[in-house]
Amino acid sequence: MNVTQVTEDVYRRAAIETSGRRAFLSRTLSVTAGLVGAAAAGAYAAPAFAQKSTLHAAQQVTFLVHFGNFFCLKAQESTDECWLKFDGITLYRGSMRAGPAWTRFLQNGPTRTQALNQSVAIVWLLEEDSPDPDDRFGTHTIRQDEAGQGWKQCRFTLDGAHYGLDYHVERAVI
Ligand SMILES: [Ca+2]
Ligand SMILES: [Ca+2]
Repeated sequence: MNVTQVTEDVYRRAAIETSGRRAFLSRTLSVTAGLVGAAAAGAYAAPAFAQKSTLHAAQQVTFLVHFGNFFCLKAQESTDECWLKFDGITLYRGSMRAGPAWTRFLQNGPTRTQALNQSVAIVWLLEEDSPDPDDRFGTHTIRQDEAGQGWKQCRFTLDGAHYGLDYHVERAVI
């Protein structure tokens, strides 16, 4: 191999390397452009590792309130027309009198469990009167941070009445 051949060989190798880099750069730009295009079109498919973390992130923590017994120790009238609400949702609306025979087992009904989507929500008890304004037997604040504390009991004791309601808050991962 003479000097000319060596020089030509060096140039040829350099040309091959340059060509390879261009091809690599071209492929990279093409892939990048494809991803950008796909992302812009809303069709970007996340890599496997990202999908895994997305699945993990998709697990949501939710809070549920389970309502148990609603009971009356002292009615205001001979028969109260009760309206028990939680976060604007009716848990029970109907007659109540004092004594265990009148205990309502809300856990057996369709409204036994309600979502607690904010840090706190109010449960309140009205007693309907007509034409007079309804009586308000009281309110109770149920909090997300009560989760895991087991069954609790709130009481409604205004306007001469005495009612109780069992509930517990659950923190659930879905
Ligand atoms: Ca009344
Ligand atoms: Ca009434």
